[in-house]
Amino acid sequence: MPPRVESRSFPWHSAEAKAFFDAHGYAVVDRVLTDDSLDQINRGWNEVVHDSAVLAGLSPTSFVERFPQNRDLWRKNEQFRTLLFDTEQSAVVRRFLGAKAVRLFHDQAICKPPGRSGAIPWHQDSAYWPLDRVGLSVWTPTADVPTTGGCLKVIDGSHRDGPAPPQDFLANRGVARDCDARLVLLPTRRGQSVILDGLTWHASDPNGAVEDRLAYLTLWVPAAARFVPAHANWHPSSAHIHVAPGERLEGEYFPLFGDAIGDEESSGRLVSFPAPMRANGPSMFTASKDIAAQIAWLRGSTGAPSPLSEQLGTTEQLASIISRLVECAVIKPNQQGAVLELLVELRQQELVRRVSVARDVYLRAVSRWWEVAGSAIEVLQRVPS
Ligand SMILES: O=C(O)CCC(=O)C(=O)O
Repeated sequence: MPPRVESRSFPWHSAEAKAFFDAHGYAVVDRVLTDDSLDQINRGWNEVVHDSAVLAGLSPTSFVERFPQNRDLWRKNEQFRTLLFDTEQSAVVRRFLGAKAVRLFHDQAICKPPGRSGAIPWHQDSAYWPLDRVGLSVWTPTADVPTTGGCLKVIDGSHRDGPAPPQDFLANRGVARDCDARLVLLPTRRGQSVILDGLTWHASDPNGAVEDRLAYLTLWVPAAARFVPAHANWHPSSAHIHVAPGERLEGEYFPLFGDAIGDEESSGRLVSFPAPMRANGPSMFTASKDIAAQIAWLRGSTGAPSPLSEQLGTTEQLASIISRLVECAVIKPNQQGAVLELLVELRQQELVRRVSVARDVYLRAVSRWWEVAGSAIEVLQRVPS
């Protein structure tokens, strides 16, 4: 049976929108952002991509293919900053979270170029946040997104299913939910946004349409949310959290919107997630550190491995890694050219991570490293010396 397609949308401030959201865990709403704001997202995205592409030494087109996600946009680009502070987004969020005050956790945009984009596996957003309350995401595409264009897919009502471990997209591509009888596709028109409860299972397919699919996301929590590093100590935003575990989230990266808070008015739903399930091979939670450890092992260095960016810094370093890979029979001599390209890509990835703080999941070089060398190195590391 083909999946159900949801075509209902509501004015964001209507009682129907809130009732639908509470019942289903998602709602498609109209006009959170105006046409001008949507154009502003496109302009801001092009500026951010341009700056990041220069840094990585790539053209904007190849940059987006390799690094389709970019985060903390409001911190680095004026278009996104004004979008956050001068539009009704936070009012929308307060309404759907039922909180008088809310905090932005972070923002991000994801571009899916037609024919050259991947799937985003099934997951619950709040499972990745080092916080103690269920949050909410606002997903706004800048153009129409048909069902074939990488639209959001949700499991209707799954915000009531409870918290599951955060899915490791690299290790096992997440749980399969495409056969769930509650699956709903959410094609959207320009001017609509999808509001997602932090516990709602959702995913998206590759873009099979003809235009780029650019979606801007803002991710929010009730203002009473507290920092729980144990939930997600790998999360890139942790680097910007300077409160102690158990304290209320605050800081310049997490602006507060709304009335002065009292816990009773802005408490939200408490939540605790099981730890991620570990599997062999690359993990999206630790990929860069794991590769850094493997390369340090190859080079015979002892002690804590230096960050990947420091181990891939010079041409000499890359050449010596390649000779070690050949010496250890991890790769054949005729693979040296391809492995050099891969190491250069990993180096670019590390550079980009510093500015876009993208999740490893979108970075295909990590999976390629595992295919070409990582799995073989894991086997070698188990051989007693
Ligand atoms: O934009 C998409 O395709 C999905 C994004 C998403 O689910 C996420 O980043 O949590």
